[in-house]
Order: sequence, then structure tokens, then C-alpha cells
Amino acid sequence: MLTKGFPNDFMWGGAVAAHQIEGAYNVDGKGLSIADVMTGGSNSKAREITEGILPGHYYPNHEAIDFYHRYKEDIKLFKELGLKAFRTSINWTRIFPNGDKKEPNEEGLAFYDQLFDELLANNIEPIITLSHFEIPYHLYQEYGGFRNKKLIDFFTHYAETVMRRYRNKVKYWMTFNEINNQADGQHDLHTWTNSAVLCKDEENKEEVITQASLYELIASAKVVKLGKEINPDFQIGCMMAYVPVYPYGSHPADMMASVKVMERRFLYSDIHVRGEIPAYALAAWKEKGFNIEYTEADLQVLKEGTVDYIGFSYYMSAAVTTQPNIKGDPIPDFPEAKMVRNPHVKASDWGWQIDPIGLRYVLNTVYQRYNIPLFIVENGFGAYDKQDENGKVVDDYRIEYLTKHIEQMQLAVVEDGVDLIGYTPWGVIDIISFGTGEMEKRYGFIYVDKDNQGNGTLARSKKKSFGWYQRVIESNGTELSNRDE
Ligand code: P53
Repeated sequence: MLTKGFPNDFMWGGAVAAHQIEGAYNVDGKGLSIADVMTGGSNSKAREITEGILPGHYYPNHEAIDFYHRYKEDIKLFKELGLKAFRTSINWTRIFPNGDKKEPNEEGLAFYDQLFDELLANNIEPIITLSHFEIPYHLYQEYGGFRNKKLIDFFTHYAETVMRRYRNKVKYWMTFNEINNQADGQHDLHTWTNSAVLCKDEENKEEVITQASLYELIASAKVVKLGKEINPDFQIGCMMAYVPVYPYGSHPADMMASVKVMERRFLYSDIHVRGEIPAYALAAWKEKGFNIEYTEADLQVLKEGTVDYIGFSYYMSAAVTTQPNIKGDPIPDFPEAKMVRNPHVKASDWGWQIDPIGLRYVLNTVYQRYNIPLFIVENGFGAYDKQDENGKVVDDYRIEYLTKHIEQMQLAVVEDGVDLIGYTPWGVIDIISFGTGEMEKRYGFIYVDKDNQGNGTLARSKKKSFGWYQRVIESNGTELSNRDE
């Protein structure tokens, strides 16, 4: 049943994550999360991870946009926008402040009860990520994060607790946000947020992170199986960051380099979807002398816990080359190649290369590879917004970005036969940027009055894109024109 492309029950929505929106980092029994020790950074200055909370530092996630206290007001706006789905995450530390105790924190559970009730009362389907770059800080201090196999049980216990509690409120789940991000880990932030792992200089980072992420994949599979026992109607997905890496030129070696770099992404979805460690990974681990620990029982778990759908983020594409005369960024584990600027696409102020056709490319390659439903759970344009004299943000650049991506989505559905179940653009309301900790890297349809230093009233107001997205949803994706209101 298609209306010019999109199924009638297509989930038009918006996406955020708990630590980037909720604030209230130390109330109602919440424990310290790994996101609470990340300082504010900028386009040119990396965020720092500090040893606990230190005086004299600014931690933007502590208050974020105070969604914890303002969610009713915000959901009213989401309702007016017409959202059919809202993706957020449960903050693990509200439920288990330390992560390794048996008894959950009732106040934390009650908060998500109220939040989900409010969404459901407004006919908005909650789409829930269990761990969106968020792990109790205590699990880092005490166990070294996902280096330690015990984390599988801690995560499973947390997931079981919330899946039982919300079994009649939440149907769509995802396990770990952008689980493959850590494989790109040039930066501590990636291994930190996916796994609560920090590597020492003398360690082989790739080996450490391969082990930690395999434990996460095992934990994810356990949770998929368990979730189905709790409620057979659950739809449980994985969450991938699909940044496609193109060959820079048509040199065969560039093509091969792109295949090899893409394995870092596919390794994760191959295990999530097919339930087996792929041959290229086993060969590479052997070749590199990695000692990756897993048991026969673990392999069985992977087999039994394959996902129902693939949730993924898409923001940009990238390119790789082996040619010596082109400047680029080295790839530590793949020295014969480097990441380079694609001359055919423009980039955002943060250097993210804007490539709508890349979304269709991803939808095609991923659907052809796995043949299960896909869900775009993040896409969007981070930009510096300016309010005009009437306080309005006229964000035509955002409308243009989203329009072009939705058009490609439509082609993938209509002409390529891709089974796409929904679209939840990132940062439906302005929130703290994950990568930089900035407030001023904005994605929202709703403006939030707050700056990078934390000043502002937190007042919400509609941007021009609000009316545009409202019409997109109302028309089920057939009305994409940018009208002056
Ligand atoms: P910010 C890399 C590539 C694509 C998406 O990012 C990524 C990353 C992370 O470095 O992260 C996702 O806020 C993530 C969100 C995040 C969003 O993209 O750095 O799932 O938490 O906010 C946008 O602009």
C-alpha cells in the first residue's frame, strides 16, 4: 500500500538520545554516566573525558535541554509537528545507578513510565535504544567497561528489567547505538562512548576494541532472544552508523580499499543479522595475531539472537584512496590507504560531506545484503542557526538537506523495492552535540535558547523547518516543497 512511495504506516518521527536531551544528571537516584564526565568542546577542540567530575570544567550534558523536567511541553510540540514516532534512549544510570546491583532504582523506572505514557497518549510510538553512548561510570572504574565479559550480564539484566517493565508500552527496541563507531576509533570518544573503554598507548587499540565490541554483540544477541520471550511482538533491531566509504578513483586498488574499510561497518551488521562471525574477520584476526576470546556457547548465542530490523544513521559519505599523490588522513590499521575529501560533494561547517545519493546507495547495498526491514533512525544537518529580528530561524539549508535525502529515500522505496519502515531525523529539537558537546551545532525543527557556554532561557520556538516537516508528515512524504510561510 504505497502513497507515491511511502507505506501508509510509515513511521515519520524524530530522534534524540537521553544524555543529549534530559539533563537532570544527578536527581532522583540517577548514577554518574560516562556522558557526565565529558566536557564541552568545539569544531576545533576535542571534548575531554575527565576522571570524575572536576571543578572548573563545563559538562554540557549535566543540564542538556532539561527534557527531564520539560518533556510534557516538548511532546505537545512533537504532537503539533505530527510525529508518529519518537526515538530516544533509556539512560541506564537512572535504572541502575552503578550498573552492577540487582535492584533497580524505582524513581528512574517511574520516569520512563511517565514519558512513554505521555507519548502514547499523544499517539506517538516510542522507539527505544537501550544504550546510546551511555554506560554507568562505575562500570568503567570497577571493570574497565566492555573489556570485561561481566558487562554482558550487567547489560542483560538492565535490558531485561526495562523490557519487562515496559513490555506493553514499547514495541520497537534497539540494543547499542552506532555499535560500529568504535571500529573507526581514531579518537578516545568512540571507544569511550560505545564501550566505556580507554586504551593505553602501548595497547593494540584495534584488538582491545574488537574484543569489547564482540562482547557487546553477544550481549545484544542475548537481549534479542530474551526480549522475544518477554513479548513476542517486540521488534528488536541493531543500530549501525552507515557512512559509506567510496573508492576515490576507479583504480582497482582504491576499490579494494573501499571494500576493506567497509568491513569495519559490515562486521557488526553481519553478526547482528546473520548471527555468525564473518570469514573476513576471522582471517584478519588470525593474520594480525589477535587473541579474541569467545566460546562455543557465545557463538550459539549469536545465532539465536539475530535482529528483526536494521536501524541506522546516515549523515554523510566518505572516500578512500591508495594513490600516493593525494592528501588525506591515515588509517592506522590499514596503512596502504587514507581517507580523503570527495571532490564531488560539499561539506557542512563540521566537514561532514553532504551526499543524498549516498543514502540511496546505503539503502540498496544494505537491503541487498540482508533482505530485512530497514529503519533510518538518524539523518540530519547540524548547522549554526541564527534567529532573525523576529526571533525566527529561517533554516532553508536544513530543509534543502532533508528534502534531498527524503527524495532519495523515496527512490529507494519505489524504484529499488527497499523495505523501509520509518524515518526519524536526528535532533528533532536542538540538543547537545555528541561529537563536540556544543549546543550550537543544531539539528532541530524546534529551536532551544541556549549557547555553548550554557547560557540561555531554554525557551523553545519553532523554526521554519517545523512547518515544512509538518507538511511532509501530513502528506506522507509527497509534499516536499519549501514554502515561505
Ligand atoms: P553530532 C559519527 C558519524 C555519524 C554519526 O552527531 C555519529 C558519529 C559520532 O561521532 O553520531 C551520531 O552530535 C550519534 C548521535 C549524534 C549524531 O550522530 O556530533 O548517534 O548521538 O548526536 C550527530 O553532530
